[in-house]
Amino acid sequence: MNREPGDGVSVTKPKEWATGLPAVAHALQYSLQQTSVRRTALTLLNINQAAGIDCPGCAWPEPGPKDRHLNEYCENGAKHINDEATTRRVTAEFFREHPVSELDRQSDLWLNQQGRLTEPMVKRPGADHYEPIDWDAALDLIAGELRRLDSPDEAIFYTSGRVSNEAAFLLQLFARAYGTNNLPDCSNMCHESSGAAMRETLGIGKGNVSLDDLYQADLVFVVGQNPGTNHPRMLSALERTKRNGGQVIAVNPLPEAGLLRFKHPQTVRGLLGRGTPIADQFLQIRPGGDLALFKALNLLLLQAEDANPGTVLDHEFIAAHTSGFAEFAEQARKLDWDQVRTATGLTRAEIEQVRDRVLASKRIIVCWAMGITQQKHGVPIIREIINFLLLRGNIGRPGTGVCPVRGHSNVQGDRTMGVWEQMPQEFLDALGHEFGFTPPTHHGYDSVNAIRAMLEHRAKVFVGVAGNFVRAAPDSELTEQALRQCRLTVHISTKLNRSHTVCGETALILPTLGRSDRDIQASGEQFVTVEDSMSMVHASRGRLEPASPHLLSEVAILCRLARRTLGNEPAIPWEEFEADYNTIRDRIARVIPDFDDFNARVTQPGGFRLPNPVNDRRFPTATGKALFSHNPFEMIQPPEGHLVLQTLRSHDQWNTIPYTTNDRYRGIHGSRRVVLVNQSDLDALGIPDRSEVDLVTVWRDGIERRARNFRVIAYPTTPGSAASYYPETNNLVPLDSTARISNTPTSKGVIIRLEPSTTPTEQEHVQ
Ligand SMILES: Nc1nc2c(c(=O)[nH]1)N[C@H]1C(S)=C(S)[C@@H](COP(=O)(O)OP(=O)(O)OC[C@H]3O[C@@H](n4cnc5c(=O)[nH]c(N)nc54)[C@H](O)[C@@H]3O)O[C@H]1N2
Ligand SMILES: Nc1nc2c(c(=O)[nH]1)N[C@H]1C(S)=C(S)[C@@H](COP(=O)(O)OP(=O)(O)OC[C@H]3O[C@@H](n4cnc5c(=O)[nH]c(N)nc54)[C@H](O)[C@@H]3O)O[C@H]1N2
Ligand code: SF4
Ligand SMILES: [Mo]
Repeated sequence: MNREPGDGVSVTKPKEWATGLPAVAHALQYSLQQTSVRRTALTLLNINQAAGIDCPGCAWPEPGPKDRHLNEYCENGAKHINDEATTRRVTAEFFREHPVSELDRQSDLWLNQQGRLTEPMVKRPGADHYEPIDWDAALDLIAGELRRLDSPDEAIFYTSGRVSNEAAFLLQLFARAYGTNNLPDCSNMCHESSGAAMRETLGIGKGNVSLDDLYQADLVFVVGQNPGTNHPRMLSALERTKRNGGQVIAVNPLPEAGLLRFKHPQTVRGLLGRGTPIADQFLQIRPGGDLALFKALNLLLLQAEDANPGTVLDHEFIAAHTSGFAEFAEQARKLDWDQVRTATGLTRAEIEQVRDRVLASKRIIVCWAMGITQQKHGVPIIREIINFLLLRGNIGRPGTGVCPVRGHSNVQGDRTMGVWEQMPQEFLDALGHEFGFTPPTHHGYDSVNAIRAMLEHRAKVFVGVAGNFVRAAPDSELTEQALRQCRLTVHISTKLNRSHTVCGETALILPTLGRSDRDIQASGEQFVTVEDSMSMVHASRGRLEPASPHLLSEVAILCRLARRTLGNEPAIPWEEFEADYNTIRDRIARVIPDFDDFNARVTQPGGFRLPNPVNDRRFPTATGKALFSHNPFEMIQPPEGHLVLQTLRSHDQWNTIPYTTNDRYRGIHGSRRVVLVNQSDLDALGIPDRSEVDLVTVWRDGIERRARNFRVIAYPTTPGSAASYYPETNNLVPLDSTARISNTPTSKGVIIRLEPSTTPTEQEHVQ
């Protein structure tokens, strides 16, 4: 269904630099539209300060307490926190005025703009309105449905990475004590490929790089990532790398603003000057060409070693710490340069220039994000990146390593806390031992399999803790059908979103405190903890008066629901957990390795860093060594006349939630229903710039997936590729089109054709 305002797009020249004065002004403007001067000051002055609120934006780490600026946040961080701190409210009155069927026709942007949810609401079977329900009745209703299921595996507990460590730990404890590992999360659609590739080859699914490592690196690759928009403060770190003499190579089909030039908003030089050029070399790659690129680089390194034996590879490291080198090297030599050219669109000279930079660098880091993980061969690409780092011992030394840049502020922490459908047996044993029960051992559903289970009536109750599953998931029409078929859908949320309007027979909205809200329980004021992308665990303390007196914290909701569902079996002190979050952290310390003395250590300024064995060149793989892998050549090959579509983020959205219809850095204003295509492809396809098209997916099941009425914009993306925004194009991503091994939807590799716009049907043309 087309729920978006259609047109009115205007296009200006894409920006060549990111951040600086306009960014600060935009953040303030958005904040003041959402909230008051006082609340803006309270939130902005407290973001990312040592005793303040952890920015609810991305997972980029804060510098150490001594290196912190007073305004240690970015434009987007300010927007995210004020989107939560908004003074607008969604009340019972609002739901009386707006039936669900009407809300369902509104855009994602409109739903979010209505403000903070204020009291629990229920939609009964057959009703078209949400009506108020008190907390006890709401939680009894859920507990009753959960107890009625034939098997605990008929329930699904989804989470998104906004959730604190404490709530995540309790959620997985509750699900497992209830009897299921059905704990899909946003990570399944995000960095799952990174975890899968790193666990296999390095023995641990997390990055090992710290900010200090980045500052010390001679060469940093930024692959498949748009930091100017999605991790803005990464640019301050890269600026520092460059000031220390390091270089940056960006690999991307799009010339993203922040990759080219950066103006630091917290320095006078940044505000007034031309800023720092970021990328020393920009590789404008074809989608999915990254495997061929790193295979080619690895071959060039082997050949450089042949020419000057003993000078290129780190033989000592390879011999002592790795396995599989000989087989890898034999396979690597079989590469065909014509295929590399086709897959990457890069010349051999460009790749040789990269090799020369690599040979001149002692310390190398590779950073990556969704441009890699959401490809069909995302796992092999990351394994090949790891081969690249292993060859010259660029791992386990200062200034080197793997840096998967995470998305949500606590997505890494949620995994550490056990939110994963396939936690290892060791973890399950420790959990069961601590709480006196036997957790289920068979794996649960990930996000894609959860959709299948609901479609096939194998799952009947869906509980979402944060997030917006309906819009985050692929194949929107199937996903919507899956949720509508549920007997009960429950969402613990801060703001209104599509998952509340596309709901089960009975549906509940449970409003909760956000990161910025003060959280007071029986023992007094509470704080929560999070883990960032570089494994720093620290506290976050909300400062604002909650949006309504009816809100409960996520922890309180989960504790009360668990008590009602499980009774006193097994004997878990849910009341104590709710009253005092220190008692949750004490248990985390007993179940999860490296959290000893959690309560004491986490309150130190800046928190503490979880150890990563890779930093000591210990690799907890099956062989105890880092693994060289063989990754057969593969590439995305669209048929003649087709394009590879990537579905990405604009500068002005948080995942499924657009804040405005603008994408300032890319010069697009007034509409999100746009598709960016290279002028040469438009010429070849005979499609005029700015014409209206439908995007049609080509997929083996023959089902027509069509996104209607998109405005074509000629844009300097790599020939053969196209880009459009998520979530408007999620209906184009087939449910079965997932990355091998990680099962992540291939949101960056959808094969489409463009067709002149068809007239929308009555039902589709709303607004
Ligand atoms: N403001 C803001 N910040 C965010 C978010 C947000 O929505 N808004 N979301 C957060 C979350 S959850 C996440 S996971 C991160 C996401 O951070 P990113 O991964 O930066 O997010 P995307 O917008 O999906 O951008 C993917 C980038 O990969 C490039 N790309 C696409 N295909 C390929 C390819 O085949 N090869 C290469 N080399 N590059 C490719 C795209 O051109 C684009 O620059 O951001 C986090 N931060
Ligand atoms: N096509 C396509 N699909 C994608 C992607 C893509 O690039 N392309 N990216 C994928 C990625 S990387 C991710 S991470 C997922 C994101 O998927 P999700 O994490 O599920 O989605 P969000 O948009 O972040 O969820 C926003 C909602 O979270 C709720 N919320 C916000 N803060 C809080 C809080 O503190 N507590 C609670 N309880 N609720 C809160 C609000 O109600 C808000 O409406 O989407 C994935 N889907
Ligand atoms: S870089 Fe990420 S965590 Fe830091 S202030 Fe910006 S949005 Fe927040
Ligand atoms: Mo993400």
